[in-house]
Amino acid sequence: MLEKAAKIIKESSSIVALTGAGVSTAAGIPDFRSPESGLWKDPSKMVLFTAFGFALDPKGFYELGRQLLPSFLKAEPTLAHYFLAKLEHQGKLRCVITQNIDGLHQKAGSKKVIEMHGNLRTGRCTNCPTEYTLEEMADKMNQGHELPPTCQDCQSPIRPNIVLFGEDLPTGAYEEAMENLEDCDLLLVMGSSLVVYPVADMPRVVLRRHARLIIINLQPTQYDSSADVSLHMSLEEASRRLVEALGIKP
Ligand code: CNA
Repeated sequence: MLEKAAKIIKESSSIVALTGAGVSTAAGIPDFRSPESGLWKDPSKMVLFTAFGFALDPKGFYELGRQLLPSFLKAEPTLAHYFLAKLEHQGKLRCVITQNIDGLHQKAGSKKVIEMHGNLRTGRCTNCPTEYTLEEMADKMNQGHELPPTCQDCQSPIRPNIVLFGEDLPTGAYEEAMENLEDCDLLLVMGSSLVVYPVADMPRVVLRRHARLIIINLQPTQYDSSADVSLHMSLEEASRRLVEALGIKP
């Protein structure tokens, strides 16, 4: 099956990658839904990632954020991130659509990255127009500081520029993703459970057009039976073998 995936990638010239938290677990950042290591094995954490949960309990959100922040700050791209950056560099991949907020695609060298759920690089006050960098937010989250971190101008809680469940996507992100999906010849899904909408509908767009679909994910997804290839294996192994099969130089 991996050989078939390599063949399809070789034959494609306008690839879109759709990535989720699974591309970054090997970098030390936990995902949501992996059964053993996912953050949601503790269901009480789910609500903290909703707009309602944040508004109700910003301190709880940041208590978890304080635990997770070091893994985001020290994470380095994985082979899967580098693999996609190389495909773009070769002119085969037109963009990465990502649900991730960790910035690792850009760190690996990907230029065209559509961030569907925002990113951690910046934040903003929940009340006034003041904006913050990740470094400023991290300083305010250090041990000894009271949580939630608050705005220097109006003392309201500040928040990262990520999309919480129940919030709108960043302006233009959906339209830009759809334009690329309408034109691609292959959608390569990596490390996503494909359950968060509207992203979870994107494979359907490609299947409707009879473009090809490859899914690489440890757990099954709702699209496995419709995909040209569906590989239930780790992205580290799949990326290593695809790099080899495609003759991609480091
Ligand atoms: P998810 O629902 O947690 O699914 C991740 C999927 O990846 C699971 O089905 C796993 O089986 C699979 N997986 C985990 N590790 C590997 C691996 N090494 N190789 C292959 N497959 C693996 O995450 P989704 O991205 O689908 O859901 C969307 C959420 C998760 C978005 O809102 C993100 O913002 C959010 N998220 C992002 C990050 C990040 O930026 N790194 C981390 C945690 C959550």
